[in-house]
Amino acid sequence: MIRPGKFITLEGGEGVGKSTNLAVIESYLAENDVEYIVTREPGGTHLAEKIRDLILDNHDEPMDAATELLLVFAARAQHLNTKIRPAIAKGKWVLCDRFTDATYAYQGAGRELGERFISALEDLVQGELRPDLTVILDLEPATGLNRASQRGALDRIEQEQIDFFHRVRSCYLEIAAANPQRCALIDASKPLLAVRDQLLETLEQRLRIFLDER
Ligand code: Z5A
Repeated sequence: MIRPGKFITLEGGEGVGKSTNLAVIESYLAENDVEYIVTREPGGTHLAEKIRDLILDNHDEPMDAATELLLVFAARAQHLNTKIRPAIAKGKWVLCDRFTDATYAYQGAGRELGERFISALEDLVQGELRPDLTVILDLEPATGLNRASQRGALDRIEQEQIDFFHRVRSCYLEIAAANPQRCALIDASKPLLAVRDQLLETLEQRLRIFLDER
C-alpha cells in the first residue's frame, strides 16, 4: 500500500523571503530522496492561476472583501482536488507556497472578515485535510514591503496600507502560537544565511520522524 505524502506549507507577509526559502526546503527534500511537487496559492493549476490573476490584478472597480474570500476558496477547491490530493495519494510530498493560513491572515485579519466564514469554507473545501508542517516566516511589515517593492510593480493586495500588513502579521503570530505542533515560526529579519540555517534546523527537527517512517 502507498503511504500518503506529507503536506508542507510556507507562509508569511509580503517580502518575508518565501520564494528564497522555498528553494531551501526543496533542496532538503531532494537530499532526503523525497518525491515532491512544488505549488502555490492562489493558483497551482491552469484554472486556479486564472483565478489568481483575478485576485491580484488591479481592476477598474474595487473588489468586495467577500468576493476576494470566495475567489481564494474557489481557487483552493480546484487546486486541492485536481493537484494536491492526487499527489498526496500517490505518496508525493506537496510543498505549497501559502495556503489557508494566508486566508485567515489576509482576508480574516487584513480585510477584517473574521474567522467564522473562513472556518466554514475551510471545512467545506478541505474536509479533514490540514498541513503536516507550516513554516511561518516572520518579519516586520515595513522591511518586507521594502524588500518586495524593490522587485517591481506592486499587485492589488501589496498596495494596501501598512495597518493591513500589521494585522496580517499579528494573525500569523497568533496562528503560530495556537498551533505549535503544526507551525514553526522563523525569524526572517536575520541575514539570508542565518534564516537558511534556522530553517534547516527546523526541517530536521520536524520532518525527521516522517522521513524515517517511509
Ligand atoms: N493571498 C491572500 O490574500 N489569501 C490567500 O488565501 C492566499 C494568498 C493563499 C500572493 O502571494 C498574494 O496572495 C499575497 C497574499 C495573497 N499578497 N499579496 N500581494 P505570493 O506568495 O505570490 O506573493 P508575495 O507574498 O507577494 O510574496 P513575495 O512578495 O514574492 O515575497 P517572498 O516570496 O516572501 O520574498 P522573496 O521574493 O523570497 O524575497 C523578496 C526579496 O527580499 C528578494 O530580493 C530577496 O533576495 C530578499 N530577501 C529575502 N530574504 C532576505 C533576508 N533574510 N535578508 C535580506 N533580503 C532578503
